[in-house]
Amino acid sequence: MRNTLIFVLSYLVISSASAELVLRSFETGELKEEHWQIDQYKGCKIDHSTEQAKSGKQSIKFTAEPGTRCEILPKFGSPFLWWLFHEPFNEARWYSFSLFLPEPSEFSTENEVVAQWHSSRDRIFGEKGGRGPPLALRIRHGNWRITYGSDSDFLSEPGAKAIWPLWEQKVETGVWVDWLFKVRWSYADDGYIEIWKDGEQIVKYNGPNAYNDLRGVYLKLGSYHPRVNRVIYFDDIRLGDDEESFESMLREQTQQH
Ligand SMILES: [Ca+2]
Ligand SMILES: [Ca+2]
Repeated sequence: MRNTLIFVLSYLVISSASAELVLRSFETGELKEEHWQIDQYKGCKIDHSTEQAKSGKQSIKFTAEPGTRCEILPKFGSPFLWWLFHEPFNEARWYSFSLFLPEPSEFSTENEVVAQWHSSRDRIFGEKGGRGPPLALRIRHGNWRITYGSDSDFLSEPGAKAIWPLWEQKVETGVWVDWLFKVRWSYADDGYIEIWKDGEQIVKYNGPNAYNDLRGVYLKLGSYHPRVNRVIYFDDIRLGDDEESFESMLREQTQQH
């Protein structure tokens, strides 16, 4: 019965989806409730800003104090179906965004997160949290650091799972950095992660990259648990399904949103 329900609802999601699921470039000056969920704790400011812009005249600026949570989650399609599934398993998904760290920026030897695909643990079966995001772009000790994790157990044993490094390189400040991710979420061997930074491929990984959960991951962008006072700008956030391609994800924007 559950499989039939999932099949029918999956069909509804797929049949109603277009290739480009999200394209947000922050030119309208407001974070509309139908487009964004805000995850904001004390010590976090999220503002449109004309100080930096990858496209148009504005970007979104996160100003986060140490230890806070300061993130936005893109919403799209039917709110109910999005809540029910989050990102799908076992099909190609594209994500891109540009981010800018001011010059100078402070760094710490400890880890913080600027983009994460958060998992959806099976709370109704008592599954514990603390596994960590199955894919994350982090900053640590002045380096970009990308990590992943997976677990095929339906009820994960408590403890961190997202511990595997994929790539690491010194951060750039004072410039926009373009990130592009292609992911097939799977806790089995048929998963993959491909990542391009400024158009150059930096990661090509084949293997498990997800947890065995009823619902998939969801993207969170901004600043999660910075260790110093963090200022970071994002622009041109884009999500696409398996009809997108490397070229289509990088094409110039023709509209301002
Ligand atoms: Ca913009
Ligand atoms: Ca689970």
